[in-house]
Amino acid sequence: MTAELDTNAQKMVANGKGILAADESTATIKKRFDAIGVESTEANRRDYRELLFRSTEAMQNYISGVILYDETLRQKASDGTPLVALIEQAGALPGIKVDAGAKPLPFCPGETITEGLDGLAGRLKEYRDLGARFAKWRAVIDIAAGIPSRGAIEANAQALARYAALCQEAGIVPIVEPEVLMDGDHSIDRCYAVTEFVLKETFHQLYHQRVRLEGMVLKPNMVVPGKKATVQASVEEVALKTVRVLKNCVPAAVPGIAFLSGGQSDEEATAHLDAMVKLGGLPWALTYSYGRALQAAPQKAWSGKVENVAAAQAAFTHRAEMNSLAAQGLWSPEQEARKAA
Ligand code: 5MM
Repeated sequence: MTAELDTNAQKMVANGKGILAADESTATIKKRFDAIGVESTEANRRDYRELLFRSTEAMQNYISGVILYDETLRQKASDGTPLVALIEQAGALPGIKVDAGAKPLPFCPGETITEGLDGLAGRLKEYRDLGARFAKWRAVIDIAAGIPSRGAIEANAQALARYAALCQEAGIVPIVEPEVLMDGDHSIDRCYAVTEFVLKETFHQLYHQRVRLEGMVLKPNMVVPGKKATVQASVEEVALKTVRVLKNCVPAAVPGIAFLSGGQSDEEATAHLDAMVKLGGLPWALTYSYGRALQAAPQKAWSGKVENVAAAQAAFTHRAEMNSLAAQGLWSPEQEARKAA
């Protein structure tokens, strides 16, 4: 079991490959579909995700695993093939979001605790039987006046660690995702300080819950200023500060770090990853586990129309290829323009 966990964790961060986060809950996918004028029915959600998983070039070459939502893990493609089988046929690992979302934390205004531990051992067993080989749990830490509090960070880190231990016990690789949000007007240095505290606490709790670091993947935010900050940061500054905080907090036993995009533009998320990998000398693999930064372009191209499926698949393949290049430190803005053309 331990060997399988380690092998699957390494596969998830294999050179030039990254993870597609397609685990939008029903409420979140509705928001995404609203933006492109598509009704969020079960059939439309299936058609859209089937389109992604049938993007053979992208799936075989650039995607190591796909994070699914419970509904998708159980769905069948239009020809009756389970969606999970499409992912496996492409050589990628199916994964599952197992948290039950971030809920208000009592007596901590503006802060949340991610729920979903009750009954998780049983759900993980079923998910493994359905084909899931890794899972994801996202803790959300917001930065604003007076927050985050130490209590909220500790509670979320402990839940992440308990989830990770339950996953490993069930033979499932945990993606540990403590996300410091980029909403707000805070500086890049405030993001650095909060991210550092959150990561230190997360690894402290992972240690206490006896989580095997070789059999997990970390999914952190990058160190960036708040979206509304008056002073924004260069690509180089983001890369240097993100790598610095990670080197200070993430043990070398962790096989890989797969970033979330967090609301960055598609190209920013790619450029930041590329700049970090180009720095070199890193003890872990760096790659992507993007939701929006991989899906915004295909969603727009698709817009719910069957005649747009090929264009949507081309848009997804292009973004996946650009991020694959970035994960190898081989991306450039010129290449982005040339390939897009
Ligand atoms: C795909 O989006 C996930 C959100 O799910 P909820 O519906 O539960 O909010 C999210 O956790 C995602 O996996 C990560 O935030 C990475 O996605 P981005 O868009 O930040 O790259």
